[in-house]
Amino acid sequence: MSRKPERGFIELYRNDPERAEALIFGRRAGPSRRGFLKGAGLASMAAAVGGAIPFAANMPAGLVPAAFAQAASGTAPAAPKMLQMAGKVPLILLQEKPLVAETPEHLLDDEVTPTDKFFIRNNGGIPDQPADPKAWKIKVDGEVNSPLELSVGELESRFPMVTLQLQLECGGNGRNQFVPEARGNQWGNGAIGCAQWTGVRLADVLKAAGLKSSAVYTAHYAADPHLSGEARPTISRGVRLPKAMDEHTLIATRMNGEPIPLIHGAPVRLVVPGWPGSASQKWLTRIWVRDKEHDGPGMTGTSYRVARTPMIPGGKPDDANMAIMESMPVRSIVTNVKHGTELSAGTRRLDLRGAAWAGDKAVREVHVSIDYGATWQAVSLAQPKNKHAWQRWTAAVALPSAGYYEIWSRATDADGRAQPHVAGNWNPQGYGANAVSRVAVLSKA
Ligand SMILES: Nc1nc2c(c(=O)[nH]1)N[C@H]1C(S)=C(S)[C@@H](COP(=O)(O)O)O[C@H]1N2
Ligand SMILES: [Mo]
Repeated sequence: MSRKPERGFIELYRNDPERAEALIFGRRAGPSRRGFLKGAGLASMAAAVGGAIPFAANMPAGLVPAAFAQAASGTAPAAPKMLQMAGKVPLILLQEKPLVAETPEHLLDDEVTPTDKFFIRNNGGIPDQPADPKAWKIKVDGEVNSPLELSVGELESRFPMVTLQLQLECGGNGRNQFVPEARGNQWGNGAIGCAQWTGVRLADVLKAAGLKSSAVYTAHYAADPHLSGEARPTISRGVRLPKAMDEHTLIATRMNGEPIPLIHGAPVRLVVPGWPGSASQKWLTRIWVRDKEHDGPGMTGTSYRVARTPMIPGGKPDDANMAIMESMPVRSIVTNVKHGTELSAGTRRLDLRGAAWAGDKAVREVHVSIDYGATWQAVSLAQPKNKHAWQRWTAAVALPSAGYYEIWSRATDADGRAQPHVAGNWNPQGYGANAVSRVAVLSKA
């Protein structure tokens, strides 16, 4: 929607927010700053976003308009590179090796995420397609009375199969909100999918192996080769026993009614809903039950860890202050309006659809705002299909006149915790950024 790339604003904000603010808002930043745009600053902002800004008076000082802050293919700054892959719609390509690709938020409009729209997150290589999927074996050992070795065929015939709609979200979802930039793939909010998964309960398998009283943690292993070529695990995470024993934690063999495709972990993977996706080991080969917190690759240092008490953004972490990330934070997205949409002239009503989720918790309410958070309107929020499924919502907003708007959505979890306006609790690898989501639209004059 902006006429020319305005990437400079974002870089400037990242590198020198005070100066960016002074330039854009036409005054010096500081305690005496005015909280809104006017005069030449407003005119240049309006020119940059391509239209009048009806609620400019509410625009917080220093706010980078969403039109600049996020990439939207075609019109906005730096169109992202898209992944072209058989069996997938074009996804935003974040990394080629390992392959990492995000679902554009406006493609997450289905209640059940279709497999061709599901995001991809690999840390290593991709194993070969198993010749005989039913013969693939997984081991269960460690703090158990009778270690098991089960083929996928045995797994499916020996234990009850359940089908659930479960959200799978990368621990780094939303990472691109952090300032300064955190290390890792710069995800928007699209490292999430809520597919229908079929499999056996991990709890049933662990019970069959007979847990010893010393069992406190799981450790997950898989067949994906390490990118170094060395024979060591790409990633090996685990969860505390109560999460492993949760009836929604599955050893899954089917995704959306079909055998799991190779890219998503064929023939068998874990689905540990609501916790960082890295716990949901693909191409699963072994579950080692441990008598202490697991310390495999991805469990230590700053990996999948957040700060217990806030640390200095960009600063050096204190190991003792880093805690393993467990349930993911509350988040919402708009799924039917693409960021950067130009609405046809005269559009005064916008129907919205979206999704909201909150790790192990339910979402209590979602609100939307079109005036930079000055006023909020409650949406109509559906119950989840089952626990650990996301919740769909709908709303209609009235646009008072032509111009540039940002649709903000903000979810609140069952404990009353809402998405913040700006990502907080900075941590080196960028987990848990869940600021209010923003979609820019331009209603043409
Ligand atoms: N074996 C294996 N399992 C893995 C990974 C991996 O690199 N190797 N990545 C994890 C991460 S970080 C995420 S977010 C999810 C992503 O699952 P998806 O690619 O099916 O969307 O898989 C997890 N399971
Ligand atoms: Mo992830």
